[in-house]
Amino acid sequence: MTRTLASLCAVAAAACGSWLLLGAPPAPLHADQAIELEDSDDDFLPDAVEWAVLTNAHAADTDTDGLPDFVEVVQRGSPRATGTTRALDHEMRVVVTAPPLGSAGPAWLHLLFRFVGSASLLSSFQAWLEVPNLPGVRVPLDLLGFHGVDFAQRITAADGLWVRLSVPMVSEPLLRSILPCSIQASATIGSRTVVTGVKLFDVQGVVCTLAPLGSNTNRVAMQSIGALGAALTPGSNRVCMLTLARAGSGPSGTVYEVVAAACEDCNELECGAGCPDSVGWVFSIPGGLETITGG
Ligand SMILES: [Ca+2]
Ligand SMILES: [Ca+2]
Repeated sequence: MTRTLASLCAVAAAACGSWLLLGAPPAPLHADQAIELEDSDDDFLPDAVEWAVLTNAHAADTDTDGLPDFVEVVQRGSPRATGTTRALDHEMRVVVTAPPLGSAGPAWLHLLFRFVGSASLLSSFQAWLEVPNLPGVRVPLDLLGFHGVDFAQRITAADGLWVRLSVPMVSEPLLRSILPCSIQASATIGSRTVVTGVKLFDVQGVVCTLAPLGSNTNRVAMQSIGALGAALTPGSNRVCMLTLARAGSGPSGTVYEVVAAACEDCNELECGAGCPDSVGWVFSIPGGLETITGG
């Protein structure tokens, strides 16, 4: 039996509970959804997602290595630099985005899937929120309880079936009020179980996340989830490379310390002057760094 996107939706609905922590109705959309999900280079990644994962929104293959941005992003690889090519397999990644600085509208949660075969291979799915103040507690996310969920799919010749589920959540200020937090998702696709997550921080009033960048899985880029625009610092979006060292583990996840932080050449991107101040920063990641980098 072939499982359609509608039944994929039903799997998600059955597996998820409710947005217990926030308990608020969905924030109304203030901008046209088509604009918020605009995909300028038609590579299946909305421009807003490309900002958060550090790919070029005007090139479908940012590092020109022949591997499409979507594949490298869903594999949690290194789309800006030639890296190790991972085997063709089922994949999933969660990405959170926000409107550009100064713009109204909700933060979006995007679930990206790559199926080697059909979506009917998805046998279980769950998404949840974790906050350090409630260590080990998984607050279920009812993704389909939000209005305006957007589905897209693309069948490719060599890279499997691509599926994107984008969910408009709460406003960016409300999201910022509960930080730090992690949004995690787990899925069983065929015989493979994939766990993926996003760690979100409030860095001087800007919601930031950690994005894999390069082949070293202990190094991640600290990136804002919404475009900062030219008004703040022309040409800069504060890309900053952090080197993490495992410092222990606890009920809130694996604990990491930033042992080095430096600005690096990142093509058209630049780095904020405060980057080195991140050294000594300690935080936890539920499920460990591999939920972000793919291991
Ligand atoms: Ca795109
Ligand atoms: Ca590429």
